[in-house]
Amino acid sequence: MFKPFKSIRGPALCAALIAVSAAAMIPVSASAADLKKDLKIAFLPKQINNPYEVIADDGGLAAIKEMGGQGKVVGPSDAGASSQVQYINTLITQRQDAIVIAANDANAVVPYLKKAMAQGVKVVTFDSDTAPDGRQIFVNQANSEGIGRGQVQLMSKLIGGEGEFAILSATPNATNQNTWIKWMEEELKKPEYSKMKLVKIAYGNDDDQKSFVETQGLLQAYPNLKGIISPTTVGIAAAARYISTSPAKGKVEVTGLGTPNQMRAFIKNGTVKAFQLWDPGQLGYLAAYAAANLASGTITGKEGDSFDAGKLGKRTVGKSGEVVLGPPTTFDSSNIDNFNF
Ligand code: RAM
Repeated sequence: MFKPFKSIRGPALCAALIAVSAAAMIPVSASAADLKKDLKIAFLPKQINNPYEVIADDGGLAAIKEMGGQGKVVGPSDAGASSQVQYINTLITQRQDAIVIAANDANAVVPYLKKAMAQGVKVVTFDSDTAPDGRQIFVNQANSEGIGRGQVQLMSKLIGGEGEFAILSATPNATNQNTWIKWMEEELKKPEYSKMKLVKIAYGNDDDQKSFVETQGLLQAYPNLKGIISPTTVGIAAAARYISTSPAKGKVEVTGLGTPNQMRAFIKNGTVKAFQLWDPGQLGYLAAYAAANLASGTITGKEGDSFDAGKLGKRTVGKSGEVVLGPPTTFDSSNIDNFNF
């Protein structure tokens, strides 16, 4: 039977255990030279046919190549809550060193990601997080509160602080959009928005056609609608496309999060005045570096750990294992031609 600390080795063992756990608490600073070569890192986006995800994954693959690893991208064609489960299981069987996932649901994938981690596969979420116990690091595109509040501030500017507006989101489960919407609602509580009314949150499921039809539905249901915020690159492009050829053009403002390349035509033809995003390629790139560092054992993902992220420089893990890429950019007719993604 185990008799705690009765043997002569008890105190020594105890001191050793304290030393080990103290070492585990001390943040580390990793350099690129410490990374293992030939790491197998798999990207699992929300859906493989979403242009945003493609840019992000390509950024990740470029980073993996730079580090001398083997990268690949697998994933579903729809952003449904459990559509990623089968891919996670396969990646575990293939003994990948790390999985980098943009989760379609905060909880549905967690048991499978936990299984991966239990078998030594490192897990990084990026773009859309899981519950914290589903991963070691979350690489966030920008501060979530800032994104959410910023979207309402932009809409307020576009409609002169007054009128009905709707949100056209991605899927009802999307962790990233739901977090941003929560912050939008928080921002709306401020007195300066008392004349603005959020009339509906619609879901286009990050499906172009469904987002297009939802836009049409919003315009029909709310004849006084002044604006649509679509915090998804799929949604904003579909909403802008619908409005660009409808009588609502010039009456209903569309803003949200979009890629400059998908939105350029709508800025040029006046359908959209301004929208925001970050560089998705940099997001994937940073996530790959986080994954490679975890898989090399140079960091464990605790708060304060820092690592070298190639051309993005040194990055530090914050609270709850979060690493932030940087603030979003606002695109309009004055700067859109400076961006090509
Ligand atoms: C869509 C996806 C993605 C989100 C962007 C802004 O492409 O929903 O998760 O970050 O929009």
